[in-house]
Amino acid sequence: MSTRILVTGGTGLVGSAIKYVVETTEKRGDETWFFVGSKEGNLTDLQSTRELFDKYKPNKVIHLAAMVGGLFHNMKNNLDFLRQNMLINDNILLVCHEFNVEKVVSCLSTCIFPDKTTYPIDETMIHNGLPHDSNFGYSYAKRLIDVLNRGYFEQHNRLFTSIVPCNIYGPNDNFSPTASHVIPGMIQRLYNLINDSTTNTPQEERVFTVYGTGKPLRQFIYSHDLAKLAIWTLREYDSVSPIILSVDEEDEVTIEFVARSIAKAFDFKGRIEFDTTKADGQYKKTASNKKLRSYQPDFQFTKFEDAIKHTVDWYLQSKSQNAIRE
Ligand code: GFB
Repeated sequence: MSTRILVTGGTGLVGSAIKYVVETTEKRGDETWFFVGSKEGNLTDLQSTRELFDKYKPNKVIHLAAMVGGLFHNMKNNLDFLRQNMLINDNILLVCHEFNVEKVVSCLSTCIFPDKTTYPIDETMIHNGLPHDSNFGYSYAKRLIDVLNRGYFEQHNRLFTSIVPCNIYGPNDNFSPTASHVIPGMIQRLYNLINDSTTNTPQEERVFTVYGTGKPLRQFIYSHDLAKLAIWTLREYDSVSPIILSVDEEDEVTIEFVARSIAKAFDFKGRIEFDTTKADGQYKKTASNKKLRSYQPDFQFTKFEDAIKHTVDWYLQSKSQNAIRE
């Protein structure tokens, strides 16, 4: 009997990475995977959510669907991030309970941890203080997943758990100029600068502007690495408590380093400058992956520069085929 696995948000950055991984290195004959995107059902509507589950009748669910965005998109839309994600998350977990789904893995984020905290942050600290002002809406909606998971476990013995990724990047990300996270945002802007045919300025004299000071620190996980760890969580991790899926603390990099890595991947010969009138957001949110390492001590993360080069190459190829989500 095949296990039916439904992935919500299945056509996005992480969903498409999971699809790639389960169809290649992590393929199993006793699993049938369904990847659904927002076009298949409005998850902010309870009836539409029930219809989706009635169609796929999953035994397990990886719940990725969310209203997501980078720092600047969050700063402008905190109420929408709060309400949309609260509706989606409450509907999904209620319907998973109604349809007797045996296991659910939902997706949180390291950006929801308290802003005033000690470092490194670990899974026990999620609710220990106010989140950063810039994304309080998204943060509280995601924290409520952890609260709901506890409620479904205590009241109905449901195994609904959650993963806490650090910043994610990779192919098939959202490259929109207004809503994107930093890596796709920079890739899209640098591509446009290099290919700007409205100016005769030689390439080596063009200036790539990084938003903010470039000093904030971030841990970045390549989507294909996160996909492998999310699949492992679904198959093997049987605790309701969240688990951080992040690269090691020492792999934390500055935004400036990210910009220079992307410029190198494009072989950009121009200058990099910093627009300090733009917000930096959280200075750091260093997360500990000690709990993950206790289960997966030998997991190898893809080298940052290699993954950036792969993502830029994917972007260039997809751009030429007009297949970019912007
Ligand atoms: O990925 P990002 O937008 O969000 O990164 P966060 C923002 C950092 O990158 C800030 C700098 O320090 C920005 O100043 N930055 C530089 C840029 N150039 C750019 C650019 O072109 N685009 C963007 N977006 N940033 C998010 C949370 O925080 O983390 C979300 O707000 C989510 O809720 C995500 O959880 C994982 O890492 O600051």
